[in-house]
Amino acid sequence: MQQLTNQTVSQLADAVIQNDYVRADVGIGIVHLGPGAFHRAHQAVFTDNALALGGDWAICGVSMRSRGVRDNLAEQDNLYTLAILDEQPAYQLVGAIKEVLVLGDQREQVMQRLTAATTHIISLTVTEKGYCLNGDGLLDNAHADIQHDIANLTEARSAIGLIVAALQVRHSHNISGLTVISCDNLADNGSKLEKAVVAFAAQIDQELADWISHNVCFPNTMVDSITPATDEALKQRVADALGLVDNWPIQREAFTQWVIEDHFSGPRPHWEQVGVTFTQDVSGFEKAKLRLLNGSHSTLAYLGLRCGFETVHQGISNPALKKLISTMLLQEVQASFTAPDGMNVEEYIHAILARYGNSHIRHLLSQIAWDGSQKLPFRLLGTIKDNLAAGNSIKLLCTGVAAWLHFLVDAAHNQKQITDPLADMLLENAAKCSGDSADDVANLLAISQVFPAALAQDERFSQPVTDAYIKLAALNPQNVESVIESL
Ligand code: CS2
Repeated sequence: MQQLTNQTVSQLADAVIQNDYVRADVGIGIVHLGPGAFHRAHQAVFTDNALALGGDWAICGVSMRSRGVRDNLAEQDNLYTLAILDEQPAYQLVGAIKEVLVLGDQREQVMQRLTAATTHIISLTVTEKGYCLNGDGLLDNAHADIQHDIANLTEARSAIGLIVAALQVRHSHNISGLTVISCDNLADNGSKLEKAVVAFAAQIDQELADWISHNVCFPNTMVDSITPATDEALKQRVADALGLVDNWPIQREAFTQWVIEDHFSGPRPHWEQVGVTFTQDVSGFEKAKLRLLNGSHSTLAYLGLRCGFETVHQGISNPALKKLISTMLLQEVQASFTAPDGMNVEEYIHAILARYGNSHIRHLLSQIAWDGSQKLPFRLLGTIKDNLAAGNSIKLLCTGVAAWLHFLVDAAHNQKQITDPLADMLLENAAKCSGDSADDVANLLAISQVFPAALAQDERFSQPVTDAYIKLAALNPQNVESVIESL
């Protein structure tokens, strides 16, 4: 079978969706940092759809370190397939990404793209840890990458440092400002990014920091679409559907949502005509999505792994687990925030549960379990803090926290690796756990990089976490239902 390339596109099976634009004629207008699966399944697809409406809005993807995306896509002219796996599977050819660069290998080209007058947007999916923030959501000046970049800006290796390096050149060469769009699952992602970039720039040159404040917009966004990692089964499925080999397709559910604060410095693609929502205030949507979807996703991941399940579908198909998740959402999470205008929270919750039940995608719980130290504060701890302040229940929210602690202890005691920027420290602490649940929980809640001291020392929090931890310690394949029901 031949490979998907510019030359072979004409042979694609008729059923494959293709947007109508001349790819060779479209210039690059967006530089995206972190062109991983989520970007390629989400923003790049909205942009591909918008390209059919005109404009030089092709994307240059920049990987900070890894060469995987560039090397896999190089052989196929950066074309790839989106498999939409739901009741009605569909396949779409995506050509919006015209170039992929790796910062470590191609710094000069990356800087040329970032500083080109024709580049109007820098967007990012670099995950929570890529922002180098401290527990207060501000730039972490003690972070090794930030210290390195402040001392060696021309060799910047963090996203924040790279953006400041590019903005410095734009400013000094009188090139226009632009819009920097965070597409990661952080509350107030744009505002946090802006503060971090300006705080970094101020340490280099206060005038540059002021110029950024006046010439660069950082809209807040909410992004949503469940995107499991690419596996061999997907490659096979896509080859069967296309009649061509695609080395690096991606998959997602049919549901996709992007809400962007209408706060731009310069032009943008015709996103509003292809389903992107522009609004004055994203924070309500963002909070709702982070707390309802991501909060329950992480809870399901750690509890589900503890029960011995592998995928989201398996986890949510267990009646006891589904009941716990839905009660947590309807009773505890819903109480923690004010719904944005136009959002029916109960419908939103039922839609999320239905999405988890999608049997056409295989979404590994272990993928969601990555980077717990970075995710828990945004997904569960803020909700817990707000509920405590308002006198609302946090019992079920604490089960996810307790299951994460078991996840760490299990990894430490069985010499398993975990993916987390704080992995060494977390596992070192978890290895000290001796089996006395109360002591073990106290020892782990003392990890101040994750749990603010005031919360860790609050018995209204530590007690239910300990209770859940004790019950989960007794869980085995024979008693899953009864232990989960007892939580
Ligand atoms: C997931 C998210 O991996 C994870 O942590 O919770 O990637 C989730 O699938 C997306 O945010 C859905 O929009």
